[in-house]
Amino acid sequence: MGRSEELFERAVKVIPGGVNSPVRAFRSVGGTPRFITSAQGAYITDEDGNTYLDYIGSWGPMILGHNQKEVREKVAEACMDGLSFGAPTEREVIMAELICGMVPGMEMVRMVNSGTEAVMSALRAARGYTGRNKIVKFAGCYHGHSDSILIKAGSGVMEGGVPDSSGVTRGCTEDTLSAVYNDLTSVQAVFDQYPDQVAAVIVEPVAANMGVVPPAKGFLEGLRKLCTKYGALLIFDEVITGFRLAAGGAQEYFGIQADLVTYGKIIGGGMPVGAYGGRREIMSVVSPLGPVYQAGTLSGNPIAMAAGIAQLQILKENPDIYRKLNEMGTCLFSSIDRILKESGASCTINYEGSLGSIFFTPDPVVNYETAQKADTAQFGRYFHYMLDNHVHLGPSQFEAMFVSAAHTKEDIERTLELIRTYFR
Ligand code: HOZ
Repeated sequence: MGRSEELFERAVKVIPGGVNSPVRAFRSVGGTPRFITSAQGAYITDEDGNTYLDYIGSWGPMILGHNQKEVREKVAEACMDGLSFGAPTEREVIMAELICGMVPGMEMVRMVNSGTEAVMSALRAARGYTGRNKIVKFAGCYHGHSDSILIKAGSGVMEGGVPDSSGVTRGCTEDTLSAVYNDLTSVQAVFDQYPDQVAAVIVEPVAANMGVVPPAKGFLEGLRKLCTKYGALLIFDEVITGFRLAAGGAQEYFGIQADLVTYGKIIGGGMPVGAYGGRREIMSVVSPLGPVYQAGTLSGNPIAMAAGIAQLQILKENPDIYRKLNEMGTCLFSSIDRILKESGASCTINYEGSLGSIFFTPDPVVNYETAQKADTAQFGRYFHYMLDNHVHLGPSQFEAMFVSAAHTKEDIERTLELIRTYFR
């Protein structure tokens, strides 16, 4: 028995499912999760000494690659000064200035500890600001695990085929309305029914938790128009796309201005961080400035800020990173597309920038319903073939592949060679 197996056996006795986040348990692909000891650049190493080319990248934040030198050094430096103060620090100001300087329309930002917290708080701010109750979300989009948003959620919720979570009361979700991704008529229908009751429409500008599903042409523009027309706020959940598609995230990449934006791990360079922000007028409802309460002792934690600042500064000062990331992504995913077509595989691939997913269905995947047609058993076989060949993918059909700036042309070529062989 290997070390990963041994550790998993111990873990399942003391941690639900043996993991601290469900997708990691390998339930939808079978087998034993690899327990990781270290990571460097595009590679991670497990407890048994196996090294894998990694396309998870801690689910996004390792945009510069694992264990990036400057980020690590800034963290070590910050640790020497103390781990948490529960009082303001200069690093929080620098971080907020950086984010406001890089993101279009971002005038004020509040740091929190995760994407879940960011979304929960942004929804509260949207309700406080508009004086309205209803929230529109899209089936298959995942916005963290706070109660009101666990309706038709993506990611691990989708894996088990269970759209909603037990333990969430009807009262918590009665103001959450679900629409169809890439379908503006479904959003119009909600506004027709509740023209002056919708506080916000929240969307992943590129959906990446039902596999990657890019927005159809005109979809985000249409959402912007509908929100403006009906006085609802448009919230971009940029937990995955923020600082990845472009320095200014999906807003810059697609040229669409949201009212509020939420971030998670991506701004922490690997540390537990989240944030939400937007126009000053809206953010002024947040306590202690306004009546919308939201707080946290570890919010703006100095170590997390040190990591986040280091990573964001590198991204800001090196715009070329985005050209490289998007080129690498396009090279990998368009080549996979060609391989799939040439081999006649019953698969389709979706991608945007450095994010992509192979779906085991021949039909186009444009929303939750079409994503669910994918054959998860076939994905599981493909996943294990890649893992056996030392390529570490997200262990679910409904997650994204993340390319980092540390992936090289040789890494991409090796990945393509494996995929070519698999589909031959
Ligand atoms: N829900 C995350 C992916 N969309 C997975 C988080 C994790 O396991 O770290």
